[in-house]
This record gives sequence, structure tokens and C-alpha cells, in this order.
Amino acid sequence: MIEEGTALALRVDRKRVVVEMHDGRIADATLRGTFHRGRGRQKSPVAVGDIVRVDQTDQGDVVIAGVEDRRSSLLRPEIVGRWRNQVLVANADRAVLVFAHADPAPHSGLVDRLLVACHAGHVPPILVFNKVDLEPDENTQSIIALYERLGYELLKTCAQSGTGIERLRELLAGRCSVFAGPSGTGKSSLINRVLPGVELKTGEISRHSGKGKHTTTAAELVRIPDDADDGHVIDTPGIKEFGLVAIEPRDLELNFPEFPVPAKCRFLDCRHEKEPGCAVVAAVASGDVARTRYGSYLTFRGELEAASNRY
Ligand SMILES: Nc1nc2c(ncn2[C@@H]2O[C@H](COP(=O)(O)OP(=O)(O)O)[C@@H](O)[C@H]2O)c(=O)[nH]1
Ligand SMILES: [Mg+2]
Ligand SMILES: [Zn+2]
Repeated sequence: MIEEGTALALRVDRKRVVVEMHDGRIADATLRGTFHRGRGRQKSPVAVGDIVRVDQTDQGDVVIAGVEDRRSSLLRPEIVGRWRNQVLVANADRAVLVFAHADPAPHSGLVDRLLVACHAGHVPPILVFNKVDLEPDENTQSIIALYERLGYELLKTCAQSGTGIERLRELLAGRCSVFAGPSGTGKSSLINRVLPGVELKTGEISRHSGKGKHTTTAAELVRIPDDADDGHVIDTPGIKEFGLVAIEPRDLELNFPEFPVPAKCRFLDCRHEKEPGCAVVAAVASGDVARTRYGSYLTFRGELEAASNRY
């Protein structure tokens, strides 16, 4: 429920925000200049899913004066300059990370990146493997088996035949779920299928590149029709990743739940690279930690360290 004097941000452009007012009216809102200049340097003024404080001018224009505290936030994939608009999606209760059996096949590094961003952003993830009508190759099968083993909630769907759709609908009710994942995996198709009456744009896979077209151009919040509990869904464009910028390099390991950390290694400040007595390296050697997961850890750690040196 939206309280009087506030509104829900449905869609954010550079200077303009489409909001739902407390009375259900949809309005184009602008940012109050002082808010934009004063606080905009430190964090994104407004993200999809934000509850914003609004004033109305005598002409009926809606002006955003501030943003309420966020329960969760997922960051933009690339940050150019330290204080660029950082938050992409605010207040999501759950992330639905959509991959596909094929067209496009999943990359484990990307699965890990999205999972880490969700853990760090306090948004519990579920994994969806869509396009189960297509045959997964061996690598895809082992990726699916890995995340099942790790205990992630994993759902198999087909947006066309309806496999798994009922379960997905149950999972979405009464909360705010953000759909993310590579372009072309079927995020918009799934949302259209789950939410009758919603017609998000979907794209055919480009026959030349095999890559999905970027048909969803901006994150967009849609209400679940007839959901008494106020559920909604945020579709995101074919972004490949959320940013990992808010994670301290030394805290990265905590986002890999199966790693034997903290404090299992000989050295407290172990980076799990070449240190003697490293419990993580031992777990990789024994097969308790998958090599792809360890590889992702090293990649992300390098990126986070490079980023923290830059600023
Ligand atoms: N074979 C198959 N194709 C699908 C399925 N779901 C979506 N697609 C197709 O995949 C393409 C990309 O879908 P879209 O929803 O736009 O993906 P998005 O970029 O993740 O939003 C479209 O051509 C869809 O028709 C599915 O379950 N099976
Ligand atoms: Mg889409
Ligand atoms: Zn270690």
C-alpha cells in the first residue's frame, strides 16, 4: 500500500520518473532540483521500486522531493565514476534469475555474479531454467546440477507450454520480485505468461548472432493483477549482471555459502590463493567446492580489488 504523500517508482528515465500515486493514479514525476543536485552525488536519486516522497504543484505536476530508506538494493552493472546512479532496483524481496537450457546456454560465471549481487544486496535469489523444451548440453546439465547441490531453489520452466508456471506464480504472490538474467532467456515471456493481461515486449533471438535482442530497454515495475497482497514484478532489460561494487574485497568469501569460511584457514586474512593451510584451496582439491565457483571467487575478488584501488 502506498501512503499519502508518497508514490511508487515504476520506471526511471534520466530526468523523469513514472510513479504510481497513493490513489492509484499513474503520473510523470520530475526530480526537485535540490534533491537531484544535493543528494544525487552520493547515490542514485531514484531507482525502480523506490518509495518516493512527492509534492504536487498547483498545476498538478508531481515533484519528487526524496526517497524513503531501502530494504534492499541491486546495483547497476557498470559504474562510470564513483557516484553515478548506482541502484538499479530497490526494495525487491526476491530475485528471479532466469537462465535457459539453451539459446542462450548459461555461463556459470554469470550465474555466480548474479547470485553474489543478490546475497550482497539482501535479495534472496531463486534460479529459473527456462526453455526446458530445448535440450541442454552437457555443460548446462552440470551447471544445473551444481546449483541444485548447493541448495538454491531452482525451477524449470517453459514459457510456451506452461511447464513450471503455476509454481512460479505461487512464488511471486504477495512480494516484489525482480527478474534478471541474460538477454533472450525468456524473462519477459515468463512474466507475460504468469501475469495475465500484462504484455511486456519480447524479442526473437537474432539468427545471425545467436544473441537476444535488447527488447526490454529499462527496468519496469508491473503489478500482479488481482493480487490482494500487493505483489509486483520488476522486469529488467537483458542486463548481464548486477554490479558487485558495494562488497569489500575481504567480505566476498561470505557470499559463497559453501566455502569453509570464515576462519577455517591457517591465516585469518587468507585470500585463498597461494597461502599455506588454506581451507578453501583444500576444499577445491577434494571436490567439496566446485572449480567454477572458486574461479568466480578469484575473478570477482580481482575486480573488487581493482575497483577499490581506483577510488
Ligand atoms: N523454445 C523456447 N523459447 C522461448 C521460451 N521462452 C521464451 N522463448 C523465446 O525466447 C526469446 C526471448 O524471449 P524474451 O522473453 O524476450 O527474453 P528476455 O530478453 O529474457 O526478456 C523469444 O523469442 C521467446 O519467444 C521457452 O520456454 N522455450
Ligand atoms: Mg525482456
Ligand atoms: Zn584460505
